Amino acid sequence: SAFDYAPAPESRSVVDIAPSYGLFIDGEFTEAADGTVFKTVSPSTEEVLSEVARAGAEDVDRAVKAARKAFEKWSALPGSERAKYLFRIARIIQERSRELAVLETLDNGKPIKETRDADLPLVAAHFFYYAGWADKLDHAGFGRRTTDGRAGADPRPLGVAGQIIPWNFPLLMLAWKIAPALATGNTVVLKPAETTPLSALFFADICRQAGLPKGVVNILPGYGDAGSALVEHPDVNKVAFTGSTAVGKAIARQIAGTDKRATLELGGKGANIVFDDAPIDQAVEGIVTGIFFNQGQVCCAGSRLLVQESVHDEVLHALKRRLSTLRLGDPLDKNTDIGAINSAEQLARISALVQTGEAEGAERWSAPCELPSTGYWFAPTLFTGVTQAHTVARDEIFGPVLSVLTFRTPDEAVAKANNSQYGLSAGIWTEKGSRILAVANKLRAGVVWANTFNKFDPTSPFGGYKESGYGREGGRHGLEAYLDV
Ligand code: TXE
Repeated sequence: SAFDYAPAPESRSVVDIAPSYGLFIDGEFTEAADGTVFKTVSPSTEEVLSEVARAGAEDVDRAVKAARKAFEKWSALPGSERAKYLFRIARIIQERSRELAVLETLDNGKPIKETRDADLPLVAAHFFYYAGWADKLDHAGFGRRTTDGRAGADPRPLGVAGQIIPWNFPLLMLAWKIAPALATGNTVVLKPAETTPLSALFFADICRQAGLPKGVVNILPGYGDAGSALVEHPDVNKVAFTGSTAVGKAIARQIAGTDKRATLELGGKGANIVFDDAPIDQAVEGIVTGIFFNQGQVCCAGSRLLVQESVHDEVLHALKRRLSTLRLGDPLDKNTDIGAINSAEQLARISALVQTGEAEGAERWSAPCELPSTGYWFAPTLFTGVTQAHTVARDEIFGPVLSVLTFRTPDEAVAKANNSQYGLSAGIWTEKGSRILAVANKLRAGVVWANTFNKFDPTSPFGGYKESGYGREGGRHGLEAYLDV
């Protein structure tokens, strides 16, 4: 690509990281009520990046009260006014995208190539896209009146949205949550994940820079207890969660018996289906993107490769050769393909599942690469000889580990792809358009890609079937989750 000539590491000095950060409540940075703080570390160096205030139940209450107060005026603004703020936020994100990309890479461990070329452009795109919707909600089927004005539909915001996000795409998940909520006139209390609070706090500063009215966005760094208090708060009207299936189920139980709405975007075990007529080189690139993008810490990762038996050996040969060329190391190096795993806990989860795979008799192959001695690292890994009974074919590993299964017929491919507790994503590789349609129609997955993988844009709805959760984010459907009509 055009960037291949630039081998120098991105300079970390482009972003100013303060030694400590507060919670962002009612437009101000403030200490936690009980004064608790936690450290956020860089997963590639284990260096402490900053000390961050840790929200507790009392802080959740303060933030929800601020959001409730702000809701009255924010929801009453004409959509065109709300749009102006969102456009302003989108432009500031673009202007500050280099700082944000470096910050995200430091706090998360993902390669700068990805934060720069995928995360940040998508974050800005989401704000632009939903800014464009803010003044059109009375039209486009959301609201409509008969010509005499006596009957019709009014789209109304729900109120205060409690939003809880994970660490794999910290800023992008924030954009998926905040942009549609604000466009529809809701106000927000958002809790970033405990390992990646920094880009959300940086975003709080962007809200101030954009002149966003106080209390419309509140950011509460903290742990699961703060998330749980947010879900529990009686004045929260809607919960939007992205994270593990276990916590998603706990949240669903917690809100049962209340009038709260929820969207839950949970785990996945995406099938990437390669037919024998697929262009193999292109498919191999798609398999690599599907599972090694963001070190495989992607809910819609193509973590199960279903390859047609007749091309199994050819695909595996090409795949291993390609994986041997991936560069693992300093995430700030512009040539790095594989960065660090986000935390010691996640690394331990990945290692445990890989050990289970070996113990159950699947054959492991790891790309030959040297792992740095500090930080959290895992080499790109394949399991072959995998059957449906293997744990590595069923459980979400959420790391750079691909399980390879085979099939003979399209029906068998569909049956195997659907044989999962999850239903978030799938990919199909074939030259035949008719086969793409036939197979896609039978897949129980919220997203199906054809001859590509892990492609995102703000206009497309995203979400799961089965234990991958419910509700859709993105596109017009993403607005519905924040509206009563
Ligand atoms: O998730 P958690 P973890 C999967 C992936 C990974 C596993 C564990 O398989 O290996 O989950 O990751 C907050 N009430 N995914 O432990 O705990 C928490 O603070 C309310 C898939 O990091 O679900 C964080 O902000 N909130 C996934 C967020 O929930 C609670 C992305 C996610 O953390 C809470 C991440 C509680 N009781 C992990 N407990 C995806 N769908 O992309 C924790 N949290």
